[in-house]
Amino acid sequence: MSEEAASQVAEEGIKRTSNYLRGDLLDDLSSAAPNLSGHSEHLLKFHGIYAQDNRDVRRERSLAGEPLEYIFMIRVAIPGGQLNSTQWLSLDNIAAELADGSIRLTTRQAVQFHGVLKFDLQTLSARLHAHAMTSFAACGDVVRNTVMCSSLVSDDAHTRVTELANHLATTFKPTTQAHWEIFVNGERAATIEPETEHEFYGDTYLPRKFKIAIAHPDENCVDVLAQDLGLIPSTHPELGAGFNVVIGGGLGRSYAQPDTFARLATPLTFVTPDELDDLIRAVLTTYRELGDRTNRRRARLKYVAADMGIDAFYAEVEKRYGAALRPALPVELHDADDHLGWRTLSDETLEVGIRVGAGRVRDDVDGRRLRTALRELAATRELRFLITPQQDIVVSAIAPEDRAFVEEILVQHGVRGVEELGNVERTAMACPALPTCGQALAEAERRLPSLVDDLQGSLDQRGLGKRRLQLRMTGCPNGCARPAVAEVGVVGRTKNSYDLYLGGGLRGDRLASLHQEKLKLDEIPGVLEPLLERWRDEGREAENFGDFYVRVLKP
Ligand code: SRM
Ligand code: SF4
Repeated sequence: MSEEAASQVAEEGIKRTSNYLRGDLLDDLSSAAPNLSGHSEHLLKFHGIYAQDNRDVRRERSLAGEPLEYIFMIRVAIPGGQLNSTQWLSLDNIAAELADGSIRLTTRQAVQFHGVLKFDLQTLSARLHAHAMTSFAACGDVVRNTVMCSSLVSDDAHTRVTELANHLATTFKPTTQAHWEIFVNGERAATIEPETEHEFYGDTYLPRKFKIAIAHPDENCVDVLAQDLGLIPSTHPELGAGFNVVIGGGLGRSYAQPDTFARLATPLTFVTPDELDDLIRAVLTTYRELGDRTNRRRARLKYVAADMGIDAFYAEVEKRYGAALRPALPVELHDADDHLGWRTLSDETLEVGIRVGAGRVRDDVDGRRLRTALRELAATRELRFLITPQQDIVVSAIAPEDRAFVEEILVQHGVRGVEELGNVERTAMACPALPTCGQALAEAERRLPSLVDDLQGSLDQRGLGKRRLQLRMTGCPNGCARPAVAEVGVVGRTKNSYDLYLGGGLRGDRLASLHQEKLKLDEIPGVLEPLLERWRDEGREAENFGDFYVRVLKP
């Protein structure tokens, strides 16, 4: 067995012997060391926490013979990205007092805190708990934070699905009390009943992470085909309202392992709302039993579906569901909405979508003080804060008479309105990459603004400034900002080079193709410019760049 395979089997052993995600975490957390043991680091992920080190100082520290600067990232699972004013204020306080001063909104509508010290992990967790939030199961081999289109959450016109993300979060969260004992109360209750877990988890949980998203029927901001399981609200001609279910999507790849690949989800079935939980249980059980537990890089559901074929997979799910699955309805996807700018909801309240920029809510960007602006709004009004799957924020539940007040706060703090944004910036995304991500091969978030400016410049110079160009950038092929389905995907290859993927698009229904390998960042505009000119000269009316690339340019 290879060393990697052995360590992966070891991870299964760590889960099995952890007594439902406890292991030695409590002891390790109370030790004087600034870091944790390897076993605890693995278990920590189930609690939503990643052990990291500041990679900006890694080299100089190691040359000086000093220990690494150990820091932790905590991911707070926020189903559907929905928060109230009190919760937003508590996140803001945590950012200021226990993390690096920023609130990082993620591509899955969660919140991350970076730069947390080991000795503050329990305090931070208890603060989350006090405001009905948790990092538990935000990471690890479980059902992750459920993503849901922000319009489904905020607009009463969609009552049928408004609460679905919360419902799924509650239904599929592990039942172990480990997180509350270790991170919130700090001690285990004196009399403990033997613990059980959901049957679909058992004591080794899933082979790997499992991601669910709920799409809006009219637009695909959640990238529903990138999910392990995607739900598209649909109406069946005989059964009425329900969900078209797609399965087996996933975007991560590994350079080291050529048999890994990005895959778009395949339609599985149509279910009514009453049937949904049982169907998801059947898919989870199929995954639990058939997923690869010897190779974590090939352990996702997409490989089960791809390796056995969708028909065989269908039969396996049917067996566990206990009844015949009906065929899915035809899936038709529409361009993603960026949810930016003002809109009026069906109950006459208002909301405004604000561009954040790689999800980093902080105060020091070119004199703009977004964090303070959002804090002031949360401190003075009962609002709803909705994180979008594009790492932006929608401030919702604004009374019509408060519009001027909200606008004034935003202007005072230099927060730009949607009309001030360039079209590349509007949809651009990047993952955190350096200095926190241990897997980053190259920069992403920190280089996004300059790449956005360069590409906007290229468009402007060619009279294409009003056209939309969707840019997504990541520091490695794990694909956390979903570059694999973008019109322009820039994916870290080495410290100073990137692979350029082209031809995805706003519908999220097509994988981008590798256009050119190992480009320096400043070479990318030059490679794109002749293609943009051909788009301008030969493109059909209103044809997106991604569609044009596939129709005309793709080799
Ligand atoms: Fe991700 C791992 C950040 C969405 C695929 N991802 C990581 C880690 C935890 C690095 C690690 O394992 O040490 C990153 C933390 C870096 C840091 O310093 O914060 C990380 N992923 C992110 C976030 C924060 C990116 C962002 O800019 O917002 C997103 C958090 C989502 C959340 O709130 O739950 C994030 N990651 C995604 C997505 C997009 C999505 O789900 O819509 C993907 C591609 C879809 C998919 O799952 O295939 C994604 N992340 C990965 C992978 C590859 C997994 C695979 O099986 O192929 C890894 C590596 C791994 O799990 O070992 C990874
Ligand atoms: Fe890290 Fe790679 Fe994900 Fe970026 S894409 S956050 S570099 S794992």
